[in-house]
Amino acid sequence: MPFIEADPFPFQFDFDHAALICIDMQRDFCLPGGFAESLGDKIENIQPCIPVIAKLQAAFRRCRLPVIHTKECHKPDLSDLPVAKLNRGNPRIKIGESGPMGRILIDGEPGTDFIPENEPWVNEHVISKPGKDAFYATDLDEYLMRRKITGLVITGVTTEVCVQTTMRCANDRGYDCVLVEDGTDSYFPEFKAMTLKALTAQGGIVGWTCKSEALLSMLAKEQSPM
Ligand code: TIU
Repeated sequence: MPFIEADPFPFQFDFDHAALICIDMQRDFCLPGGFAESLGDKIENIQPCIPVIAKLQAAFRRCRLPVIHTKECHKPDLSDLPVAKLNRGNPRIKIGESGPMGRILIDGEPGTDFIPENEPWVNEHVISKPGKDAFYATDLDEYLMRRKITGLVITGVTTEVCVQTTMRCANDRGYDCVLVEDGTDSYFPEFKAMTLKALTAQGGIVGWTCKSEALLSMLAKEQSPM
């Protein structure tokens, strides 16, 4: 098993038991007129990770390794939307209300769908999640256990919200996690920087971070394991 350069120390990549997870690369978070803009967030700050995630997706697909996608969304009747979440953030347009890309964060609406650069292939697992933790009220744990996946390469937005929450919850469930530094972004660059530090402090208390290049060059050398 190859080691890749990572913080706080090299990460051993187990090809037979690894998956890429792409968290919430949705129009609502990345494009004008979506949920993020309605919260007043600077969507320009999360554009850099988009091409990096596309490269990682291509590399994992070439190696026939699983690529998993999550999208944060709610049922059209809002039955899975707690009032505490609905009222958070004081957005201009609330979850469930109509915006320029359809009802905000509602499953099946155009704004809730993936941006074209990072969209899933037809055979890939897509998880609709109502929370910030991708394990909460989803089949993610069952999916990973069924495939004997023990290591997650984590990408997506935003670093300190759904990405960090999912990484922490994955670690509690026993998964080895490496977060790709340039494959994640925040509307607040300083929050991204602090989150990367917090996750890897204390000897990698939650896991590792690495640069996409370290993964891409290692994957480029590998043949399909299947
Ligand atoms: N607001 C914010 O930074 N993030 C979210 O609401 N969801 C995700 O992080 N996906």
